Amino acid sequence: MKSAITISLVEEARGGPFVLWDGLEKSIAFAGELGYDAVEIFAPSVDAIDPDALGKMLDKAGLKLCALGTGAGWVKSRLQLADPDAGQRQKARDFVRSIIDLAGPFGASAIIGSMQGPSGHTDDSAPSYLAEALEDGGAHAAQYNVPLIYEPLNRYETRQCCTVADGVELLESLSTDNVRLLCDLFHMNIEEQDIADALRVGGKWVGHIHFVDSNRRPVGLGHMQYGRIIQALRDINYQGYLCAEAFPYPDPHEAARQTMRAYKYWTQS
Ligand SMILES: [Mn+2]
Repeated sequence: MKSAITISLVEEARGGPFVLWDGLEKSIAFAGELGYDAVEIFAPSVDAIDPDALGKMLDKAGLKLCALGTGAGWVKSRLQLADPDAGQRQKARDFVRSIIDLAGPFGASAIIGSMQGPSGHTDDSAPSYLAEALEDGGAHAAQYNVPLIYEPLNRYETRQCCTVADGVELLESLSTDNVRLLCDLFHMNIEEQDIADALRVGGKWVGHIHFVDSNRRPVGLGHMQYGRIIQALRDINYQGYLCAEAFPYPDPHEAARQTMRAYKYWTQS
């Protein structure tokens, strides 16, 4: 398993669960100093990132890009993939495609989280709209040999999939096999009966992990039981990233250091 950390470039998301906020150059350099393998970036749009400049920063720090979030489509523009309005749905899909096109050449995936639609969504067609969007994005990502990543969220953030089992059922219903699950330990702590068992249910579909504690603070600052979780990930032969998506508590730099200490403790013991 490899380590990664989140960087947010979205001012509107201040207060959200992203660790580093110092801009790309400083954040990437700092993550490299701490020994992370990769970064996951939450960007307002593709226009906010110059791919050549990003590539140089990553090379200099010895890092990879593991994923790009799409949530700014919702946070900034109120776009969602299950919008009842067909025009809005198309705009949401186009936004996701643009993120896939930026991430793909880096060998990185786009993540569908809050773009799936919020908690208040009541349209009966919402699940089928989401499925159509995952078909579209999964097929689009395939040209880069990367999967699209879909994240079940807790009940306060979506009425789509809240558990890993729901996510597996959704992915297995698609005609594309190029979508994988993001298992976020914070959401799972709210929704799952047993987090380790749920990861085993996820099995081959588990494509990314948000590595965070029960209270959304960095790993080690809550009451999550990581021993069984790490064992479950080893049992399903998970080879992907444990990516710190947590509140920058007590501050971004200490949160990054704390997660790296915890990552080493749990993966090298
Ligand atoms: Mn997450």
